[in-house]
Amino acid sequence: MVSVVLYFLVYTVANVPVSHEKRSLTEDEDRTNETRAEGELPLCPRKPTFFITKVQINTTPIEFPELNNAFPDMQPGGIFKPKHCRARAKTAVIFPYRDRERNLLLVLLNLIPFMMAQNLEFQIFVVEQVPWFDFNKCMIINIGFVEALKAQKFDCFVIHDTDFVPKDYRNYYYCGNQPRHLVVDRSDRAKRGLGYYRYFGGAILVSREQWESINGCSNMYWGWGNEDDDMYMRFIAEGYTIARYPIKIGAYMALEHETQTKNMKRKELFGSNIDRMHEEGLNTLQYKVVKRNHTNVAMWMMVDPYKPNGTEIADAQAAAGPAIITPSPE
Ligand SMILES: *C1O[C@H](CO)[C@@H](O)[C@H](O)[C@H]1NC(C)=O
Ligand SMILES: *[C@@H]1O[C@H](CO)[C@@H](O)[C@H](O)[C@H]1NC(C)=O
Ligand SMILES: *[C@@H]1O[C@H](CO)[C@@H](O)[C@H](O)[C@H]1NC(C)=O
Repeated sequence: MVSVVLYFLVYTVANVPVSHEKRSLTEDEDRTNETRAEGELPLCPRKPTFFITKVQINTTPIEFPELNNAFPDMQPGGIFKPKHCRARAKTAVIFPYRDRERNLLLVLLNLIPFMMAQNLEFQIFVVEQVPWFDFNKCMIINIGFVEALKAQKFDCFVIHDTDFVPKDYRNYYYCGNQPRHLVVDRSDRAKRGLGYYRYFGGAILVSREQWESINGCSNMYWGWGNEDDDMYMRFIAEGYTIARYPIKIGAYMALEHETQTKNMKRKELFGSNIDRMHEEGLNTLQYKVVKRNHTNVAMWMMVDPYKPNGTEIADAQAAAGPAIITPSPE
């Protein structure tokens, strides 16, 4: 009896309407009387309903070998498929990454069981920038997007920073018809709720069509700063609204991290860039995958983003000489 009451309580809370969503990506698949072939699994539930909503976050630092053995249900390349149902979408999780191994491993340790509990079919991609030049997060995300689509036909993309861990199972990593900003609260680091209304950092959820329709994000932001805002403005310019869960559901634990080199030109870039969104982004992306491996928890790539010609960055790269990492056969 108690459990029945609890179930209804949790169920009701878990189904609070979500802002701006007219329909979800695969609603047409949502047929209770769906016909399925012999031996085929039923579709996974449309929305997860949990008895427990609070994630027990594990904050004990972990070494790679231990993490890599922690999930026997993961397949090489960081692939997971639910066992008892057919997922409604294929989701790629992209981590633009450099230099924060301790955080990355902790986020993976917590995010993998979190997404498994949500009955998602997913693959994790760690996209690491070669160690020269400032980090170009947006370009690394674009590369992750293109490379992920070479691996599988994904419908949905989670773009995740390596320093945020979700706190609530109802924070469903499933694409809707608007891009979703996932990190609504990070009160361990900033004040409760969004720091500013345009804040679009931490983690986002976009469908393939949404990302393609904004031509990905800008390749021009070398160093930290404003690239998330730029991404946000591209979506707004393209006529999207940004979906967000309520604060309690969109709450994340923020892990400690070191700050990165700031992009001194970020203010000039931002503002002029929206006009160029269809001329610069996915369609001008140039890069090389230097090496990659397929661990149990991720397909991990080291990538070299090419600099556009005619900039001082290109000159600096030329001066720096050839790559210090020897490409290995894939
Ligand atoms: C591959 O796997 C290891 C873990 O053994 C990781 O630390 C390494 O940097 C990975 N990445 C690439 C691109 O080889
Ligand atoms: C499911 O049932 C409804 C109403 O009975 C019907 O209109 C619909 O076509 C059915 N869908 C499938 C996939 O059989
Ligand atoms: C830069 O210019 C050279 C020579 O014109 C060309 O081969 C190369 O593809 C260009 N690179 C980029 C990133 O545009």
